[in-house]
Formats: sequence, C-alpha cells, structure tokens
Amino acid sequence: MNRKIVFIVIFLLFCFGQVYAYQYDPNDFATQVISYIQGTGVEKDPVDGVRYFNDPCTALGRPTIDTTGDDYDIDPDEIVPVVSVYQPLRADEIVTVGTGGSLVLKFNHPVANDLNNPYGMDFIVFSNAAHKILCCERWLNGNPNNTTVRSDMIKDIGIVSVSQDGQNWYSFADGPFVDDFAATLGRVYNPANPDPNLGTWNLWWGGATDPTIPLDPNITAASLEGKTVAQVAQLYGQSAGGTAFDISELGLDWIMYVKIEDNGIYPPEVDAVADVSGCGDYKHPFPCGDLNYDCRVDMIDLALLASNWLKCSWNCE
Ligand SMILES: [Ca+2]
Ligand SMILES: [Ca+2]
Ligand SMILES: [Ca+2]
Ligand SMILES: [Ca+2]
Repeated sequence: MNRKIVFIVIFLLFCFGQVYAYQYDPNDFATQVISYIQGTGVEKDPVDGVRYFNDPCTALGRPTIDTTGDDYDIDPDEIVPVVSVYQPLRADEIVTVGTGGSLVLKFNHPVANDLNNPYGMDFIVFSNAAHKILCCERWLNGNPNNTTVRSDMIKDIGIVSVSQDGQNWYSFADGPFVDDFAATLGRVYNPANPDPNLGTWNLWWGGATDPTIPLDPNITAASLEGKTVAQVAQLYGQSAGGTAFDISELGLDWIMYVKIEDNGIYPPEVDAVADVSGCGDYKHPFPCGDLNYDCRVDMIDLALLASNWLKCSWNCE
C-alpha cells in the first residue's frame, strides 16, 4: 500500500472509531422560569421527606442523567442511572405543577420548525413517566438484561401550549402529552465502555444520552412490551427519550415559550425542555454554497451547480 492509501485508511478508522458524545450546552434547554403556579396536592421528596416538588428551576437545563436510590429497593446513597423503569424521583430534579397548576418556561432563542429536525420534531419535554416491570421483578440498579419492561406506564397528563411572545398561546390540546411516553434514558447502553465514575458495579452504562435527539416515532410504548431494560436502551441509541412536539402541527415556524398545565386529574412532573438539534438550525446554519441543505459543501453541491450552470428564470437577456 502506498503512503496515500495508508493515510486514508488511518483517517477512516479514526473517523469511524470516534464515539459520538453530546457536549452539554445549557442553551439547548429552557433557560428561564416565567411563571409557576403551584396547584394543590404537591408531595414531598420520598427520600428526605422534607422538600416539596415545587422548585420550578429544576425544569431548567438538561434532564436528569442519574438519580439516587429510593430508600425502598435501593440505598439512597447509591447513584442510579435514569432508565425506562426508574425515573427521576428527587425534589432537586423535577417539579410538579400540582392539580390546577401551571409552569411557563422560556428559551433564550427561537425554537424553530427547522427543515432537518429529526422526524420533524422541534422540542422535547422530559418528565418521570416510567414503564412498569413484569410481575415479580424489581429494579435494583443491577443487570439491565435481567429486567423485563411492560408497555403499561406509570404516567400523568400534562397539556402543552407554546407561544412566540408569552401572550398568545397555541395548545397541543389533543396531545402529545407531557409525563407520558417516552420515559427518559439518562445514559447510553454501552457495555464495551461503561462509565467507571459510577463505580465498579457499573458494567453497562456509558456516557450521557443526547437530550436534543428525539426518539424514533416507530418506537411506541406497545412496541417495548417484553423487552429488557437493556434492549429498550439499545433501541433509544443516543436519544434520551421524552415527549417530542412538532410546532408545524400548530402552523408555527418558531416559538420561545412553553407552558405545561395539568388536566385536572393527573398533574404532571417536569424535568427539562430541550430544543431539538438538526442540520440547518441556529447552531448549525447551512454553509454558503450548500445547495442540497445537508450542512456540508461537497461534490454533490458542485454537481448540482454544474448541472444548472447558466440556467436563468427571469430577466435573462
Ligand atoms: Ca417540525
Ligand atoms: Ca409523573
Ligand atoms: Ca430537571
Ligand atoms: Ca451540501
């Protein structure tokens, strides 16, 4: 092999050997609480029995990666990655609106109906809806290949509205609903490269998932029936799950405010709200010369330019 080919092979191996990892940026999430109206029936943290789930600032920033033991099945001092059957449970992780309450959050930039957002989804709300576990099994923060997920979920109903100015609201009255499918996944299932910071017990959980990637809509609660916690996590891939919303359904190009209200029956919890990442969004604008809008200028763009060379559609003389 000549030196050029060797270089190309090494370059390709380097590229494909890279493990994708999301770099946390607080600007990807709601940055401001505009209002919080605490409804009734707000409960206390089940572990410390002191703090109420009424701190709206817990809905800012990224969703929870790891929570703690629940002091029932798992020691409260244990670090417990958030998985489909075990969701954020502490008062410094999630807030509830309570019965009759509401929460209004704001982004520091317009969240757009971007052309290339995966599955057309534009923002994601994370909560604490969890899958039930097959009868007689329990989640003990052990081997995720040994616990089986049911399609049934422990969930609530949060109604989402969005706004550009904080005054005029547009509602997803018929869903999707917050605190429903999909459960949050804090970490990527990666037994080849488990995160040693969790302790020597961790043989399965790698780096944090990417909360700006929506879950493939072909994955439904029903489709997860009978799968193990590990299989569910593998289906998620890099996605952190959550409930994803497409603002084009409401005829909007962008929004900056998200309101979450309860439906009077099942008040929801909120962990975080994320702006979906995609090629062409405000952080990844199309470069000049990118004719096919894939965020790179390459031979395809050159071929497009060449095939349309000297074409003219107006005032061509
Ligand atoms: Ca969209
Ligand atoms: Ca809930
Ligand atoms: Ca949170
Ligand atoms: Ca291109």
